[in-house]
Order: sequence, then structure tokens, then C-alpha cells
Amino acid sequence: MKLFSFWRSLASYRVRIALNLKGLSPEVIDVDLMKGHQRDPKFREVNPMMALPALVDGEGPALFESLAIIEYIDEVYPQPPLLPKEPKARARVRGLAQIVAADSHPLIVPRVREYLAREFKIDEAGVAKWAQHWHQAALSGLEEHLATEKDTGTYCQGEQVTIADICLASQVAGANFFKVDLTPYPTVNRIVAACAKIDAFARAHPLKQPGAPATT
Ligand SMILES: N[C@@H](CCC(=O)N[C@@H](CS)C(=O)NCC(=O)O)C(=O)O
Repeated sequence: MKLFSFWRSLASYRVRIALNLKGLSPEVIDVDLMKGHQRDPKFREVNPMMALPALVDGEGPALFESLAIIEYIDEVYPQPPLLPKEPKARARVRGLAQIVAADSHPLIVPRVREYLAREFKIDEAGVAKWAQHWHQAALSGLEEHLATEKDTGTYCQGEQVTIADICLASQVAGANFFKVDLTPYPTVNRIVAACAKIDAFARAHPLKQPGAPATT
């Protein structure tokens, strides 16, 4: 198994957590997003969207999109399960995960920030404000769900670690990269702190990967 990844990539972080939870240790191939290596023709053959992560399990072509990869891993390596059994609980977990992976994260990836700067001449502070805004929008929605819904427990969905927790951890890591004040989101913070105590989450953290700085 081969994982195309980069320390700072939040979508790769999500997949690293899932792999760790399943006890899988793929060969890691680093694609340096800060040097634009995702646009190299060789990587474009792996993922035509020029984005991380990509996973090759056995024969290619590579799997792409973090949530699709995580559900693949969960189907092929079912223990421990990353989705609850009950249909409404599954929909809730997928919904929480998609607030992160489908609504918020796509707005702050390097290609979007680079486009804002290049095409609209938005300076570094303006781009940071953009990223903070979309982080705050997602965190507010997540906090409201998690603080008010009876299904919330130690983790997003009761006592089971699910795809929602994986995505929540990536949202908070990204918010820290962009210096977002996390104090308005106590339930999010509580759940992410519980996840951080799990080795599979802790080892997968962006700042624990080779090439990462000590702090951002
Ligand atoms: N929706 C995709 C996001 C993929 C994505 O945009 N990944 C970022 C890193 S977290 C990336 O490689 N970006 C490259 C770029 O924006 O140029 C997923 O969840 O896998």
C-alpha cells in the first residue's frame, strides 16, 4: 500500500488517522505542496486533480478524495468500524464529516488561496482572513450540532470513534494553522482533546510528520 501525502495536508491527515486506527502502515510518498509538486506531470498521472491524498492498494489506479479513501479502508479493513450501524447515525456522521471535507476545507486549500492572491491581488492578510472566515463558519455549525444533539458523547457520535471525529480533528488542525481563536467552540475542543489521547490520532498529526516544523 502506498500513500501520497504531505505533512501539512489536512486531507492526508484524515487518511493517516484512518490507516492508523486500522493498524495499517503504508509506504509514504511525500509530495511537497509548498513547492507545488502536486502539479508535477508525474503526480498528475496519479491524481488528475493534483491534490493529496492518493492511495494505491495493490494494483492502481490510485484512489482519491479523502472521504472515499477512508470509506474504502473501512470496507476492506472493517475493524474497528468507522461508521455507526444505524442509518440515521450513519447519515449524521457523514453529514458532520462533510461539513469539514465538502463545505469548509475546499475553500482554503492552496490552489484557492493562490488563485485569490494571483487573480484578485489579495494580500497575505486578506487571504488569511478568508481562510479564518470559512474555518469559523464550519466550526460554528459543528459546535451547534455537537453541543445540542443528544447523539454527541465523548466523541461526535456517542462513544464510537468515527469518520466525523477524523474530520473534526483535521478542521481544528487547520484552524490552528490559520490562528483561528478556538475558544467559542468548547464542545469541538473537548472532542478533539479526547481524540488527541488516542495514539492513532496523535501519530497522524501534521506536526508529527517528517519535514514538519516544530510549530506553525
Ligand atoms: N476534497 C479533497 C481535498 C484534496 C485537497 O485539496 N488536498 C489539498 C491538501 S489538504 C491539496 O493537495 N491541495 C493542492 C492544491 O490546492 O494545489 C479530499 O478530501 O481529499
